[in-house]
Amino acid sequence: MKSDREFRFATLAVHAGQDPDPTTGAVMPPIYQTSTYAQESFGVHKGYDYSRGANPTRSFLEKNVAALEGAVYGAAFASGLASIEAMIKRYSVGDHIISGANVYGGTDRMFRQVFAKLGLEFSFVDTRDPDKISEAVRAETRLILVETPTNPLMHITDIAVAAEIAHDAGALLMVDNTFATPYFQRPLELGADAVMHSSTKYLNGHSDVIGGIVVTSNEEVAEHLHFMQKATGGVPGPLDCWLVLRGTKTLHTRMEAHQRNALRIAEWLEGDERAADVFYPGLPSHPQHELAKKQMSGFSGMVSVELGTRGRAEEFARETRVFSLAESLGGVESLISHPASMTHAAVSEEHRAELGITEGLVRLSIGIEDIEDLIDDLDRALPAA
Ligand code: P1T
Repeated sequence: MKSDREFRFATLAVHAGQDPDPTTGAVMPPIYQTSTYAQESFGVHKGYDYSRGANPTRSFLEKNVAALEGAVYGAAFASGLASIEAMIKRYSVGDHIISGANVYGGTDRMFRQVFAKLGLEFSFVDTRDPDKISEAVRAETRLILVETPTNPLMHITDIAVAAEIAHDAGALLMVDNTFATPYFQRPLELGADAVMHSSTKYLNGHSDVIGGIVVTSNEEVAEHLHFMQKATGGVPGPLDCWLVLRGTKTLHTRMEAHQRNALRIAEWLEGDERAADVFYPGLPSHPQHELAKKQMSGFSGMVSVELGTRGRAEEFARETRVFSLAESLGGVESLISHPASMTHAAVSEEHRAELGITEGLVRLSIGIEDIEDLIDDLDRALPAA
């Protein structure tokens, strides 16, 4: 493809980063399943010397996701957490990082149980309120990291305002865009400095890979991330990169289907007395619906629902036949999970209670199956009020 910047989202999704193979004409990008590359003489090679540093299939994926997010650079890692880890390793003892209070449980665990022990300082802040972000800023603040919408409570942070606060403080803003995907939200256009994904989720879309990626247009951040790939090695294999790349080709069509089904289910749940509370940014009743409409072009496929007690949540999850009880999200198949005992089990009970991640909360990853089958499944499984 000529210059990636000339094309719109769906065209980029299918083509960006993957011209037909120059040696064979193969239209699909080859899986360069190789650890190493022949060199003509000492240090003279075709840009690839060892696959920890770089691999062509990984490069295709990095360029593709960078194009979708409107970024210049991408760096893929072995998981979503490995991609956050790579970014955090820019910082050292005494540096201060502001994290959203509600983030994926594994992100919270890495910050509190790994990096805080190594001397980084963290504040966990309800970033829905920009004043709370400003109040947390210190002279040592280097990074603000937010998920928006959050996992699993669907809190929204105003990305443009958070970017301004970060930049006034001389810090960077990184957005975890896993839930929204670049199809519905492009944080770099709103002022963020870096965007990360658990590519395990919607980017791959088929629940057959663990992966992560960070994209940025900041050259110094990109250099750091590529150095981390080489120096600390948390990189994905070529086959996994290829599978994610195969997924991103259909991101736009899948996201439309996820969203269409999710909106129907959120509306249906909201009208059913068996559901005490429904969390979906696309519902007008969501307290931040206007902000979501302002900075997102759609609301994605994740819906959480409060059922009041652990017993009711357990019964619901046991009785579904289409929805599988499982961790993860963003695949074509529908999943149901219980954040308190699964994705956010590593978050302290006290912090979960503060956030509202209750024993009665269940999270639905709405797949792209037939909507009537999904609603029938939930209707059959929802325990009586
Ligand atoms: O699982 P991994 O690829 O390492 O990604 C971590 C991660 C980061 N950010 C967000 C918003 C996430 O949701 C995740 C992973 N989440 C799940 C496994 C889950 O079921 O919520």
